[in-house]
Amino acid sequence: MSETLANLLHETRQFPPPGALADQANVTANVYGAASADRLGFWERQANRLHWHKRWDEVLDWSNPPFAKWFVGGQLNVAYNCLDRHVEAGRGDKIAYHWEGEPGDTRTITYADLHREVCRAANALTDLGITAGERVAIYMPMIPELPVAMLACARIGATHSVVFGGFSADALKGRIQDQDATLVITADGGFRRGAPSALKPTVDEAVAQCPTVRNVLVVRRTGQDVAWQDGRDLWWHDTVDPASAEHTAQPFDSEHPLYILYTSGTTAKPKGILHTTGGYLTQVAWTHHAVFDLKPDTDIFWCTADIGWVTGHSYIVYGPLANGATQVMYEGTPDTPHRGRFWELVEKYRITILYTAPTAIRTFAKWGDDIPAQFDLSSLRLLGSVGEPINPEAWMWYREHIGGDRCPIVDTWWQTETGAIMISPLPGVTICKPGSAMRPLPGITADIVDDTGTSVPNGGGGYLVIRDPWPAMLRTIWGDDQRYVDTYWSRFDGLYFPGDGAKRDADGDLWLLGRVDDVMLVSGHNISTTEVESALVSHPKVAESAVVGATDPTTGQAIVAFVILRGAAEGDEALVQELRDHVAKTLGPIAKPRQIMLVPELPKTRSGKIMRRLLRDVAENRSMGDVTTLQDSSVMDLISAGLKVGASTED
Ligand code: 6R9
Repeated sequence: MSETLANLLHETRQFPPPGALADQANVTANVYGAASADRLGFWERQANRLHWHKRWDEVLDWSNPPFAKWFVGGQLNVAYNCLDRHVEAGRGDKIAYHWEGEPGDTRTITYADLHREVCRAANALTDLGITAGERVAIYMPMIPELPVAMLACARIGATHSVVFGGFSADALKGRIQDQDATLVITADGGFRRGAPSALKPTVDEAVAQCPTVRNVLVVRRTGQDVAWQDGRDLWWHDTVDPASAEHTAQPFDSEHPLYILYTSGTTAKPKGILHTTGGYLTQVAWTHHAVFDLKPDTDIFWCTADIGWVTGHSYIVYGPLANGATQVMYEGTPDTPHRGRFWELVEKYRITILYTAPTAIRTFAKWGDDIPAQFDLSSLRLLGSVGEPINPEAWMWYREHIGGDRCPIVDTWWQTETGAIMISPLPGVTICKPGSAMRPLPGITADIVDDTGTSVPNGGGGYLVIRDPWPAMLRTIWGDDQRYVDTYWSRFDGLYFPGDGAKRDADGDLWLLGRVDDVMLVSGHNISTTEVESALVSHPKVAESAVVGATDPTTGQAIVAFVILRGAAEGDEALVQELRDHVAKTLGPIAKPRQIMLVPELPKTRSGKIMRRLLRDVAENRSMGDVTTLQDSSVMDLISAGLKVGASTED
């Protein structure tokens, strides 16, 4: 990645923060200087935003890198910080979650309600013999009992591991076995795309091969029939509801394991990313406060992620609750019962801050501008993006059609491994550029280096690295310290390597370019898939695109693009030519795709990231590899069936 095209990303549009927001922003510009002058002092101040039963003796122990310890000797309870302290301060009646089920049923849950439920669940888990340090697997739909289960574990020091409810029995089994979980918390099912979708049968199949599991605790959500194993299976309403709502939170060590979350990884064995207590809560709470400018008394925050992903852990559960926020939590998908569902929710709850993913934004753009235009979105004041690079034109669409041209957009770069946001604008400070995550947050030392680990100057591209440990960093891969060292700390001596490529523009602002594994080598030039995709999306007829490098006898690799058109746009050979020329004009002739295929859908992981590996198979006419992590495996049939236009376009 040391070489990139000189003329890429010449973005000139700039958006300063709205004056009123800047005037009252939670965080001002001087925080950057203060944090770089004294990084540990900065994080110590952010840790002070939490309640500690016992103060730490040392901020950071980095004597045995890359194994970090933060707030050494400190003790705290995560659930106490998320619940009790708000209730004790008289804010028990404040709404924690406006929960909306997919069929339209709703629940309003205050901090006092949530506190009671978590205390009951904590007592119930203790009665089931769950002790601090034991692992609890959670496989649930997006219902309030999911955060309750997580917080109950945190409250008693059990380590939870949420497995996304769309994963197969095999995937669930592998994750339960990897961590020797003793309890699984699940539901009969959840609602997805207008119909109940069962979860319990998947758990039954998985647990049959997991001898460590003593009990399965089941929430009744859909009311569908479930198989039952007496002695092992327990209904939530028989077990948690009758339990006492009195529970005193015990303090745990700052480095006590809080949760394990498996990163999907496309082929290799999933990695159990371990997060601990004090540093994690410090950084998720502070970033939620700073990046979203959260005002707990007036904001209504909605993060649309599933809690099965890290975004939901950090910005639906731990960060917002630690800050006493009022949130919206939604069970279903954006197109059920209609394609305006998200905007209906924004209007209904007067949502002020919306945090979603580029994949969703591009889908909304594809569905058409007229859909959000039918709803009152005037309550929104801040928008966020996470999960993939956001193409400048998708950013502009988000700003205009959702943000009414007035809301700042925070493009937040981070990973399951980083635990919390690392690179992002600060909404009251940063002059944003569409498509750029801009700068590392205060207290974070990100850099871009070349092959040899040397920092590149402005205008250069290379590998993103993090130089110094940060509070919410993963502590290891569960059960595999060596894999932790090899995966993240071995590419460059002493630096954390997240696996992403990036570019630093002439002003020193950062542009994330996706996984380095996706970078293409065309006639000796490194070209990032992200840049070509953004060039395609900048054409008015294109909603979404995915670009891969396919083996080519002359150029080494050749660029093959898959394109979804917007709304009613029609595609033919002439349009394919036009798009190829458009890329050549935008990025230079070297980036001109060899082929463009117009397709109805793109293959995505269950968290919405494009799976380029499968598209590479299509582009190289191979039979398809493993499709089990695909969100919807019929997509590949659609793509194969749709490969008529542009499949053999050559210059
Ligand atoms: C939070 C989350 C992490 C990977 C990461 C990167 C990509 C996430 C991004 C982004 C560009 C952003 N990514 N946010 N790329 N700009 N704002 O998504 O965690 O599921 O572990 O994925 O996602 O490639 O390395 P996770």
